[in-house]
Amino acid sequence: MAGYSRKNKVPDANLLASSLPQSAISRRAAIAAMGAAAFSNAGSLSFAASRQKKRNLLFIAIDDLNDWIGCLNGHPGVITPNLDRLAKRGVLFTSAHCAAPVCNPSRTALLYGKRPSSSGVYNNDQPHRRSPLLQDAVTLSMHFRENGYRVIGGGKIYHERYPDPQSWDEYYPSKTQTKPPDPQPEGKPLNGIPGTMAFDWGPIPNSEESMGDYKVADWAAAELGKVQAKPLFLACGIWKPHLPWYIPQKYFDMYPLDKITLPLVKDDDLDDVPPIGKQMAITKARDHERVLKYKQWESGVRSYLAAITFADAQVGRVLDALEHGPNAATTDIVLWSDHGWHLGEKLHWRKFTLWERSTRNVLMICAPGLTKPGSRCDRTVSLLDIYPTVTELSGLSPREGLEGRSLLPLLKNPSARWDHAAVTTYLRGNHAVRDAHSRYIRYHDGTEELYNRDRDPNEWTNIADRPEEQDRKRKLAMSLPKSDAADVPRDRTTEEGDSA
Ligand SMILES: [Ca+2]
Repeated sequence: MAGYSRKNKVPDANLLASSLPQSAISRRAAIAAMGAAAFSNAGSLSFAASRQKKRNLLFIAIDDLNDWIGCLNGHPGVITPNLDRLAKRGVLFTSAHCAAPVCNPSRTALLYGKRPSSSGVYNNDQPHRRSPLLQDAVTLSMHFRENGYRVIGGGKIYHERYPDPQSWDEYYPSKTQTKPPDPQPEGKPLNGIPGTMAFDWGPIPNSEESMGDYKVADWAAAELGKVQAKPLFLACGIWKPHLPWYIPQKYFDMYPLDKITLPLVKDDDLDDVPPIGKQMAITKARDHERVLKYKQWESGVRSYLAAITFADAQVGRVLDALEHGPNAATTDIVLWSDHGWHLGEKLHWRKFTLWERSTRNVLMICAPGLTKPGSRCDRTVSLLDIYPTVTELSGLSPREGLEGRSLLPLLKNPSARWDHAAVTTYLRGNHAVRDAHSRYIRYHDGTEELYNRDRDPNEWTNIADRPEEQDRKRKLAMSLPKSDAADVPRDRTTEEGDSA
């Protein structure tokens, strides 16, 4: 085993709070108390009645955020007070998995409610409207519009190359440019890795206000502060912690380099992984090898943490605006990230694999009057489930042909029976099936991996060949897609190690 540091990382959780003026703290505390009082009446007649009317939906996406947030306990010392407080207000799903460990197919699956193996959208270079299944399909926001909503968005909701203007009434900054630019530092690469492109990180002297995500959060905050004539579907897409991690200095100051904990990595971890899995882990970019060569592991982890806390702060600004505005009592919130992220685990960086580190993501849903504050749901769910869930949650007409399942039973009772597995697909014909206890991977050539997650949470020991595990494997294999749709035509060649 290498690279595991037992240094205690001491989080300075007071850093964020202490930067706020005292009046802001007490105001927030007062609002939190009011909110808690209101939520404690969940199920009362007044709340039940308030859910009869059409409610607004605040739909927040975060790019490339794995489970390194405080309430998911994915990494020691990470500072995410705003995500943690949102989780405390509703249901936190602790085993939510993406339909694909890549931006475009993950978001496409979520926003159309269709699996990659049905749509043929498997990678970042496949325009979703070129899929025969999706070309005329009604996306999630279009479905809300058909049900009388004003549907607006800002920042990254669809993959940036394919923003789908028809899905929105209005978009910030525009229907074709979904991101205000970020400041670019002098002297790139900051991490000193030659030819590293966007795989770069370091503090920048620019203000928080100069960041694209700050502007997107400002836009969302302004909309949430207005009285709305129609029910509102507002999508707010935060780009960080997507690469590059050029983040204002103050977020780096929260994570002293000598207190960084590295992820657990086993040097010979790939020895029992089939060739296709190895290829996914060790790409031509050879990230992990280069990170080690240039002594950037701690620095990379620190930069990802800084980017997460920056993203968390922007989410906090949106939540504050909602809480202080006229829509607080009538708005449900769904927050998700599009997939996980490796920082050295399985000798890999980025996403693009079928292991837990790539497939587990953030999902929380807050629906006052329905969800009980402080709930955690450990059932295995998929981001595919979001479309049918919010459709039912918001009382819309049902949409036929969705391939996920409504999570309403789990929102009402997080311990409700749930025997479903989550399937993640990476490139055509490669799938992972995750249930409560196991992960089963089958690649397109029939090679396999199986992990007992109860005994082996790091997925280090592939037990697919063990005779006593064949029943478990067969049961998991029943959740595999029955067919793999042909690839949607590409609009370019994806570069190896594409960071998108
Ligand atoms: Ca292994």
